[in-house]
Amino acid sequence: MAAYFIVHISSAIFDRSAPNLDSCPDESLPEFAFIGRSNVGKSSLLNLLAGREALARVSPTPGFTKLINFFTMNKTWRLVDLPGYGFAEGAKKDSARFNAAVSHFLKRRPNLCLVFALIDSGLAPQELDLTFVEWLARNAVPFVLVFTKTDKETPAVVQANIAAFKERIAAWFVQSPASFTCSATTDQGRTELLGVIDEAMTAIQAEANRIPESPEDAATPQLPPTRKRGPDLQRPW
Ligand SMILES: Nc1nc2c(ncn2[C@@H]2O[C@H](COP(=O)(O)OP(=O)(O)O)[C@@H](O)[C@H]2O)c(=O)[nH]1
Ligand SMILES: [Mg+2]
Repeated sequence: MAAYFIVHISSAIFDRSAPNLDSCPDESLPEFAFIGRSNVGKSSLLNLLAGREALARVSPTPGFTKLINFFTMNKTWRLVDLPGYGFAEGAKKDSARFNAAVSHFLKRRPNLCLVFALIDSGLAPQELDLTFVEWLARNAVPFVLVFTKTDKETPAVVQANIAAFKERIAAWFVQSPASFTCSATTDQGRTELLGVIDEAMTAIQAEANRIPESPEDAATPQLPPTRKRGPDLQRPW
């Protein structure tokens, strides 16, 4: 039942663009955020998952998206398009400010369920991406890896790049993060990634509907669906 509502996106609405954490929408809806270097394909993947071609702006110019963009799906959860890290162009001051906003969002947003960390599958491991993944691990941000643009190289090259990336990050994790591949050109990965969101939403609903087992539990006020801080090692993501 839940799978139907999640996979079938009946409404996808732009909520707002926020320059910092204080300007973000209320924390009532679970959020799934896209992050990665400028031009890696964040906005394209968001559009692919939402099933809308032009919901988030896709740009051939790196560094185009400088704000945190919120999109509400089926009125029950949000996709969040985060500014790309590592773009060279644009004012230095702006760049630093937005990096701080992203860092605050990733570390403090209580209703952030999961981050999709996007990596270009056509490239050998890049220091900037490795540094960022290490930062996610150190800050216990729940994330999965998504290797993008699989249509651009042969499957052998894609697999070699993914294997090399995983090898470089292996030492930082007790359990390696889950990884997925996608292509906004061929729609590859859409079902799998919506499945991840579906599973997370189902778990949140189950937690919200949990019948209190003791009077102490019953006395605990019902909190809005928020993520548990810290990695859950029973789950790969
Ligand atoms: N071939 C190919 N191009 C892609 C794919 N995803 C994005 N692009 C292109 O890469 C560029 C940057 O995409 P965009 O979604 O704006 O990246 P963002 O900066 O991370 O949001 C655009 O020219 C897209 O058309 C993909 O899966 N395959
Ligand atoms: Mg973008």
